[in-house]
Formats: sequence, C-alpha cells, structure tokens
Amino acid sequence: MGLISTTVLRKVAIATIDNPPVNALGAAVRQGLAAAIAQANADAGVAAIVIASAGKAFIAGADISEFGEPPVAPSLPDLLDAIEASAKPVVAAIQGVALGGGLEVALACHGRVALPGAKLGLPEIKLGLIPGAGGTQRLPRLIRAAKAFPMMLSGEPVSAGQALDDGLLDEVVPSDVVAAAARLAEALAAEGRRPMTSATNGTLTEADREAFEALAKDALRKADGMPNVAALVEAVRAVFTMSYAEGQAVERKLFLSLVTDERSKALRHVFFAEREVAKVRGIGPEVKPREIASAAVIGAGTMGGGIAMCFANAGIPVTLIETAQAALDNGVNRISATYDISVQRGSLTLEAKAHRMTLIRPALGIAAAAGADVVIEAAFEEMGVKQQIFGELSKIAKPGAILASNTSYLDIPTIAAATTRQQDVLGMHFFSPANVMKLLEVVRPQGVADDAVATAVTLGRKLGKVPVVVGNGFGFVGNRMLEQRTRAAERLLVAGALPHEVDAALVGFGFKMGPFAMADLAGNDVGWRSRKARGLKAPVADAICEAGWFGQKTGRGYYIYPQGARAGQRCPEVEALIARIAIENGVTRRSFTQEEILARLLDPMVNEGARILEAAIAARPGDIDIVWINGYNWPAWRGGPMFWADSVGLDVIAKRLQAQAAEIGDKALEPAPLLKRLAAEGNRFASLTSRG
Ligand code: T1G
Repeated sequence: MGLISTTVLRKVAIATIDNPPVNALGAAVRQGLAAAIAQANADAGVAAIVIASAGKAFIAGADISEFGEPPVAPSLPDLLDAIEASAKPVVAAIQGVALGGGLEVALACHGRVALPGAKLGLPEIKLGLIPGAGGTQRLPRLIRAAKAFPMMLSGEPVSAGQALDDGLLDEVVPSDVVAAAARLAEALAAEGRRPMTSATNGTLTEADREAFEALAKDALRKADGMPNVAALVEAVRAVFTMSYAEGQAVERKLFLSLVTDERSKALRHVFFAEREVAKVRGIGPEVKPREIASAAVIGAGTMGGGIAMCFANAGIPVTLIETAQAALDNGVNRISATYDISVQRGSLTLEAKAHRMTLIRPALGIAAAAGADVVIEAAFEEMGVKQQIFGELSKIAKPGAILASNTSYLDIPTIAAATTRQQDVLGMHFFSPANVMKLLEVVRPQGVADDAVATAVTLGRKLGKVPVVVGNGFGFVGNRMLEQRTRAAERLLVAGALPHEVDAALVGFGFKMGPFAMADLAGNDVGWRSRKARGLKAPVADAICEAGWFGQKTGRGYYIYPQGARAGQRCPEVEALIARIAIENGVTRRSFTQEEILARLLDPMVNEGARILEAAIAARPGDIDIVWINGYNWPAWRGGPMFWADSVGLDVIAKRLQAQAAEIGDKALEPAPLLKRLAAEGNRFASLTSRG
C-alpha cells in the first residue's frame, strides 16, 4: 500500500510507514500495515519484521479526525492483535514521537528500540479519552501499573532514557535505529520460540496493585468531573482483576463511550483549532520573521512588568522603561517579588531568578528603546499618551523595529498614524497577568507589513504564548465579547439575580470565577474609568464605584472581604442598592434559574462572536474559541463559545436572543445576520471552516 513500503534485508522485512506529516494511523495506514505483517509472515524468506517510519515522528497516534466517523477495518486493536500474534518477531524502530496509538503499536511489538531524542507517551487523557488500543492493558504489564498509570493520567511523554530505565524500551541507539531494530528482531527469531509480548510477560504483583489503587484514589479525588479519569482507573484495574482479553474488552467499551462524550468532542475540536489558528491569511512559510534579539517595554506597571518577565523568561534581554525613577523602582520590585513567589513554590531556582533579573534592564526615558528589535508599549490606556509615545518611537527606534501596542481596545491605525512607519506598527495584546496567561492577540491593522505580523506571531510562540491574529476593532475579539457578558451581568442584577447567583452560574459551567468576583479582583474602578471615558452608564456598577467599593483592594466591592479574605461574602448593602436601582428603573425584579442566567450571559457573547466573524476580525470560529480558552479561562472541555453555541444549537440561541431583545427592548440583542442565517439553515459555526 502507498503509505507502507516493505524492504527485506538479510531475512528481516522492514515495513516503513510514510504518512506525512506525523504518520497518524488512518485507515489506509492500518490496512497497509496489516497487509505488510501478513505478507512478511507468509514469506519464507523472512525470519523477522521491523516497523519503521519516515519523517520526524514515529507515529503520532490514531487519526483524531477519524473519531466519530464510521469505523473502517482493521480497527487499531485488531491490527495490534495481529502484530502481537505474528509468529515472526516484530520490533519497533522509534525516532521522534511515539504517541497514543503510536506507542500502542510499539507495545504490541515484541521489542522496541529508539533514538535518544525519541519521546513516548499516551496523551489520550488530554483529548477526554483513554488509550483505546490495548495501552491500558499492555503498558502496566510491561512497566508496572505504578509507573504506567501516572503516565496515562498525565498524558505527558517520557524521554527515551526514562523509557529505557522503565523497561518500555529494549535499547536506545545513537543512530541507525532501523539496523538496531533489525538486529534485535533477528536475535528474537534466533531464539526459536514464540516471542514474548508486553501482554504476556508482565509480572503482576499485589504490591503493584496496592500502589496503583492509592494513585487511583488520589486521581479520582482530583478528577474534576472528567469521566475519562474514572474510565482509566477502571481499565487499569482490569489488569489485576481480569484476563488480558477481558481487560481489553473493558478498555474498548470505555474508550468507545468516551469518543461520543461532548467533553472529548470539545477537546478534540480545541486540538485542531489550536493548530488552525497558526495559519494566518497571506502569511505562509515564505514570509520570514524578523530577527528579535532584544526588546524594550515602555511602562513598568502591572502589564509592562509582566510583559518584561515574558522576555526574560524566554532569555531575551529587555529594557524596561519608565518616565520616573519611583515608578521604575516599583516595577522592578514587583517583578522581583513575583519571581520570589515562584522560588518559594519551588518552580524557579534562586539562580534562575537572578539570571532573569539581569536580562531586565531598567531605564528612564524612551531613548533607551533605540536599540531594541521590538518595542512593546504598555503605558496608560489613553490615546493621547500612546500617540505621543509612538511619535517619539518613530524617530528613535532602529529601522525595522517592530512597534507594538499592548492596548486592550484602542484603535491601532490611529496609534500608527502618529508614526512614519505604519508598516511596523501593530497590536500585541497580552492578558493579565501577562507572565501567566497564554493568549496573545496580534492585532493586524491595514498597512502593516506581513513580515511584521509573522514576527509578532513567531515572537509570541517564543514567549510561550498562543498567538491569535485578529483584525483591528474596538476590543478586538476577547474584550469585545467580554463587554457583552459584562453588560448582560449588569442587566441580570437589575432584573432580579444577585451577584453570587450570577457568579455561581458561570462557576457551575466550568469557569474559575464569575464576572463579579472577577471585577472585585481586577478592581471595579478599571471598568468605571473606561465607561466614563466612553460616556457609558451601568447603574449598579457605577453606584458601587461611587461608593468607593472597588473590590478586594478596598475590602469590598460586589462582595465583602473581611480582613482581606480572598473569598468574598454576600453584602446586604450591595443587595439593597441593587433593589433600589431596580425600583428607580421601574423594574419588578424576579428570580432566575442558573440555566437562564447562563443563557443571558453567554448568548450575547456568541452573538458578538458572529458579528466579529462577519467583520473578519477573527478568521474562524475556532480562533474565537482559542481566544476565550487561553485568555479568559473558558473551560477547554466546553470547546469555547462558538463550539458551545453549536452544541446548544444556533436556532435555540437565536430564538432566545430574539425573545430577550423584545423583553428588554434592546435591538442590539437581536441575532446577528450570520447567526440568523446559520440558524435558519440548521447549520453550525463549524460549517464555516474546512473541518466543519
Ligand atoms: N491525528 C490527526 N492529525 C494529527 C495528529 C493526529 N493524531 N497529530 C497531529 N496531527 C496533525 C495536526 O493537526 C497538524 O495538521 C499536523 O499534524 C502537524 O501537527 C487509539 C485514541 C505529533 C507532537 O494526541 O501532539 O491515538 O495543521 O502542528 O507541532 O489509543 O501533533 O498541518 O493540517 O501539532 O510538530 C493520540 C497529537 C491520538 C498526539 C507533532 N495522539 N499530536 O507536533 O505538529 S488519540 C496525540 C501531537 C489515540 C489511541 C488513541 C503533535 C505532534 P495541519 P502539529 P508538531
């Protein structure tokens, strides 16, 4: 078969998989491999078999895009049983990654040889699944459950060295892994007996079972409602309580039930969406990013300091610039204190902290940015301030330097107009805390050079971020949708819900915090300033700020924080204030169910997402999902707002929005044209992408 080619060297049949880009085990690969194994067994001139691969990966696993599709024979378990049942020994020659079904292929072999850079793992847990082709039954028998279970629970790969120590590999060779695998296969054939397999040579001990049960108990305690953790425990327990065949049947049943689970479908959507977001219109591999060897950050406030830390953490020297010494000292001290927390937690050594601090060069005055390859402005969110900074940068920055603003919603072209280098000016919007949150919105205004965008995306990845290229527009993608949720939350208070009820609805959905606890944490005065600058009113939020209740930093906001407690308590004065505002607005308050609250919070966000797609501010619905998962802690197992909307049904959401718009008399709540069209067609946002 095209994807598998077999050559015979000195009586060893070498079956090479060549299915770019990562040798995923699609139907054609499975069929080709099954044919190659059968043919080698029928060939009297063959004494042993090697499974090898072309390209950078051994095998990246089952083809995730096939899940949920009608099965095509041979199934992966059947293929692996055929490999295991081969009368002639089969040895896996591993280079690159052997993940998921790829490692399960290796486990079904009679021996495994790898190059030093190989990585072996069973990441299915990250897709809401469990290994579904014998991994839960073979791995514990090969390396003991006490080792195998944590490896499947974390989904993290192990190095070749670790795999050798654990007994997962027979050999690690510096080069020519195929020849080494052939030698091992010949040696196994020379033994003249049925080759041992990881399913039969395992020695199961009571001590191992006890160790596993203790790990399982802890895992179940932390499962956080994910069904695949319990499934993994049940599958691995079968190793100790059932025959291999019965255990395999248990694994298969559990796996197939997880494949249809909504949470796994969401996680598989996120897997592909995270890769699609990297494909930027008009920017192919031919567009080379500019070299970034040094950076400058203007503004040593919370955001500027966090951004400077991103560069230091990535080993890039960064000049941190302020206008006044006190502000600069505060910024540096805040960075140092933040690193100290990591040192106390043991996630950073003192030496590493010291090194990173040397990479951050404090300086006064914008002239210090002159030598930087990229300058990120993180100054006050006021257009005049930004225009003044960019006007100066235009004069002093080195030719070709990327000039980026970290603004969270201001107009990038207006900022760029203050310079004579529009081709170098774009937005790089980090999310607070900048040294932690993964999302980076790369705002691409008209007129910016493609290689400047490519540079920002490449730099974002180097800083450990998930860069999403978005169009210019108020609030770009994330904050523009967040504003809808914030308005909806305010409306809910006046209409009858209480802060803790609104927050509970989102926490119950899977968010870490609700909108009011979040506002109290960030500071209610932040939104208040922004509303005043834009002439917007929010009766409850404004009243709370007028009372000086800015949140945790003032000991009270929507909630009370006694003695600086982190968890807020209900505040009778706030609830009385809400009741009074409702009366002033002629509203008869009523109670809301958690479902109603959730719909009223999320539907308007989805509607704004539809408008963002109509305006091509986001290229795909999946990009919006990636923004919300990486910038606002939307639970990945819910797939993101647009995936969630598809799972609810766009007709349901359109109807709810229409009803709310009529009830409140707010036309802005009416379904966007795109949403209305897809709903009328019985279609989904997913239909807008090639994968849909
Ligand atoms: N199935 C389908 N497509 C895959 C794939 C897979 N398993 N892995 C990667 N791709 C695509 C990816 O979408 C992208 O496509 C291209 O390959 C390059 O990927 C039965 C049930 C291997 C470490 O979870 O971790 O086996 O965008 O950009 O950065 O028990 O891909 O080019 O069109 O990520 O070099 C378990 C998933 C599956 C591993 C390479 N396996 N893949 O990283 O490239 S479930 C996994 C990865 C399973 C069995 C169970 C990474 C990589 P496009 P990339 P990369």
